[in-house]
Amino acid sequence: MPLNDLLKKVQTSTARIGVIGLGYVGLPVAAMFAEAGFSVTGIEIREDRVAVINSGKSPIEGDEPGLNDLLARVASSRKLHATSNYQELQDCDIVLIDVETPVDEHHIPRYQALQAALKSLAGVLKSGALVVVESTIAPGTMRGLVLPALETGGRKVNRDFYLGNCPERVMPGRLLQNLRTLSRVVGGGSPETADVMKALYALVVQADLDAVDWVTAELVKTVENAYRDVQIAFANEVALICEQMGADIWQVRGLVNKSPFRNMHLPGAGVGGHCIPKDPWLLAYGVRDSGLPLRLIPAAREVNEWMPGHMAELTRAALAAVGKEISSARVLVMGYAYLENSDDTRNSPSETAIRSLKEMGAQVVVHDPYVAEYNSDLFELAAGCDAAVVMVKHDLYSSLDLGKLKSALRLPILVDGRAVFTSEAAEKAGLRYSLVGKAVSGTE
Ligand code: SAJ
Repeated sequence: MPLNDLLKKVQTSTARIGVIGLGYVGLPVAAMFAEAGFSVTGIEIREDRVAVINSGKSPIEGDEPGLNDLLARVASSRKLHATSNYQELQDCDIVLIDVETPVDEHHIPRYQALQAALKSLAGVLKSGALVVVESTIAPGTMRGLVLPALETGGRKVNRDFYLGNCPERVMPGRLLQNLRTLSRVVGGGSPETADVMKALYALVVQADLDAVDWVTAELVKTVENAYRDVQIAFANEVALICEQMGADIWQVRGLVNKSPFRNMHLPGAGVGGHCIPKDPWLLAYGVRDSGLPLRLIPAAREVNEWMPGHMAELTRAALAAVGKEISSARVLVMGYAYLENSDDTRNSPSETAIRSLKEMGAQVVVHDPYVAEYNSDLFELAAGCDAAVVMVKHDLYSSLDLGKLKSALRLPILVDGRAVFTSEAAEKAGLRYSLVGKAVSGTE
């Protein structure tokens, strides 16, 4: 099908759309295009999720404003249909790919999910269809991996199919809001392809859609998150300096940001999630064979990966200050998700902090109101614990009765990795309070 025929189908919402991967990105994307009037087929390999989605519910646990209602609407109107069967993509004029693209412990991208999706898609791809990779990928992946995977059986891009890269900018807790209101780069395999992509996304995105080539789209996405990672690492390194200097990073940061053109990010217990810890390594992977020595981006990762272990060290020191060996202590870790008010635990800093605490010999119990495995009663968990370590700024913790926590704990020690509390409130409740980036109170 020539591109202008495809354009007409987009403009009349008669194009059939396929979305491969119904996770944090694919599910809201599929629902939004269904809401825009398209018939959408969602491919999801997890059968249990297929059933939940077809019943009009969301398998995503955390607070996602509007998503449940939207899914109920598009499922009942049958505009969105989930399946595990790739054959159901054979009539699709447009296929969006939203599968995970993690990096392994050696910081190498693991493209198995992407390669499997491309292989299955190549077997059913309709002639003249547009394929758009929305997953975050290393610069050069479109040309080096995606294109060859689809140019099989004599098929040629810009003749037999069209190919684009349009990275998403979602964030758990704001999936729909971000998809609708944040600008996007539209990486087309040709300017004409970018034009059709812009017409498609303009139906669901109320923000700039900037047509670029593939490598620019790949760079914008990975660079914007590497930028954030470096900014957070700077805040974390200054936090460590403040601890050594007996200063308070939270005061220093506030005053630094009074200076024009400063925007010091938040120091904390670490950097988790599906984007920030991974995308700097995807960016670096793009230039792996160039001989260009990257120093700042890897160093920022090292600083941020240091912080969860530092939380364990702050806990050890706080216990030692009252004569308690961490090797015989029982510690409550508050917060397992990587982000406040979310159930998303991917690359959670808490996992690293818990491992460090256990390596020090501590017994560890975990609480998280959003994570099913850990959402038992906080105060019951706190009973018999010698310290509580806050790793995530869940709203529930911000409104916590500290006096009740102090009464539940065996030793009154609170270590705060996200400035959820203040030393005044903690000490008023009778707790010895340690805050990341600030010298331990009661010892200066
Ligand atoms: N974090 C800090 N200090 C900060 C900000 C974040 O320690 O100043 C930590 C968080 O606690 C979390 C991790 O970093 O563990 C990531 O936090 P995030 O706010 O960056 O949340 P993400 O991972 O969902 O980031 C996404 C990204 N968006 C996309 O990839 C599309 C990121 O680029 C956005 O800036 C962020 O959402 C957002 O603010 O929307």
